[in-house]
Amino acid sequence: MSGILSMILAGGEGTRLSPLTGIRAKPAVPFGGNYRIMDFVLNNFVNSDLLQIFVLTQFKSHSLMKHMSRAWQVSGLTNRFIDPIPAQMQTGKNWYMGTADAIYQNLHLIRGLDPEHVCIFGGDHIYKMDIRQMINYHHDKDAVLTVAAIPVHVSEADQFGIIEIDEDGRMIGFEEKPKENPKTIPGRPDMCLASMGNYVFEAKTLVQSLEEDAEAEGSKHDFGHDIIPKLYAQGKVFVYDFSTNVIRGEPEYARGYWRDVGTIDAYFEANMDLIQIQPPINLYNKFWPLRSYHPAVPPAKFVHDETNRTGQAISSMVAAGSIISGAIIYNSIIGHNVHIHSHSYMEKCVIMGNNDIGEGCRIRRAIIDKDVHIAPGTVIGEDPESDRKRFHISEGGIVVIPKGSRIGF
Ligand code: ADQ
Ligand code: ADP
Repeated sequence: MSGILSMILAGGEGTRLSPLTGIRAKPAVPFGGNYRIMDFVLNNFVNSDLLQIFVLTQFKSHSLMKHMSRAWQVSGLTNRFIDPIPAQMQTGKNWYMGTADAIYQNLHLIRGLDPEHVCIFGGDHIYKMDIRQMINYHHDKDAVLTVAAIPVHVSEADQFGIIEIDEDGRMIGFEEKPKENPKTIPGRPDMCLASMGNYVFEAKTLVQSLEEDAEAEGSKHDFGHDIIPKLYAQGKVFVYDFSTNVIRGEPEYARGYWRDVGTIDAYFEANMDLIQIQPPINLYNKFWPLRSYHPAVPPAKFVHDETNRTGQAISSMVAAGSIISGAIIYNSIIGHNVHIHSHSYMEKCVIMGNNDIGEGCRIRRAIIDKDVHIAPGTVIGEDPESDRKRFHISEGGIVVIPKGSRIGF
């Protein structure tokens, strides 16, 4: 596919994912043992052979930049690139005011490459998508803008742009995060059609819309609030049904999997999805390799310790460099370089990497950020009252331990 430029919005603050976003942008939050959230959208572009990509950053960008420089270098001989673009105040003394302003402040990049179409995608969702299929749909419809969409439960409508379409897939209504009475899908009163925040624009229309929006009084300079509601009324905005996207080697039940991991509970559940017997998102499809950074560490090791206990991980994923020594791990995701010592028991935990879990700990339903050390004998996840005094706890009762904490020493 030629004439396509891609811009990934990776600068969101991610406040609802605090404390995991205390020191890093949401797209840089580790996920699934050896990935960052951001890797999923980047793999979507790379596996779709779309390799002219700018990644726009703003808040707390260092971790993301570091990850990109280690994992996402495109080198040599072609016109392909994946370039991180920090906010630079190119158009005045303002940081990005909204997602549309983030692109507006980088219009020089679009003009420089002069593409026919521009993909603008969010950087903080877990899913697989062959983006070529969305672009083909955009061409077939002769659209000026195509928005990818997925059904969500009506109770979640206030978190998304809610769309109405006609029988031809044309957008005939759009409301950004409606507080009440969201439009439901005809015949499905409990479901709404939500924007995934992924757009394919005709470049000419994008530039014109952003220039007009920059001058518009009272605009939030946001795609959902300002650009889409204005544009659809002209009749050439179409909606791409994500559930029609087919990826070779993916089972039928994985079709349409897309998770907005914007809250701790959603993030936790999406991690747990990876370790189902039939995972709705499968990391093992050879036709859809998921690239990331892999440190130079040895394979994970499971040790039968001197007290005759066997280190085991059941229904779990364990990244390289980790050692499970005489400990039992159930339904958990263990990142790189995690050492779990004898007589410890962990269940439904997400451990991000460079951790040391001392002997005889019992830990359930916890997210443990990088560089956390936990003293021998520590119990977490059994007594909500005592946990609440010591830790951040999500609405769903997940304990979250911030990066670098030392617990129980
Ligand atoms: P939200 O996800 O609430 O809604 P927003 O917070 O603006 O939208 O984030 C969209 C993307 O832009 C994210 O990937 C975020 O990281 C990034 N971003 C946000 N601010 C940025 C900034 N200043 N600089 C660079 N990147 C930034 C949007 C749409 C809804 C849609 C949902 C789907 O507005 O209509 O339903 O996405 O999740
Ligand atoms: P990640 O945990 O995402 O791999 P990095 O180690 O790359 O993050 O660090 C991201 C940024 O956060 C860096 O600028 C680093 O200096 C800063 N940082 C890392 N750990 C802490 C901490 N415990 N407190 C404050 N800042 C930190």
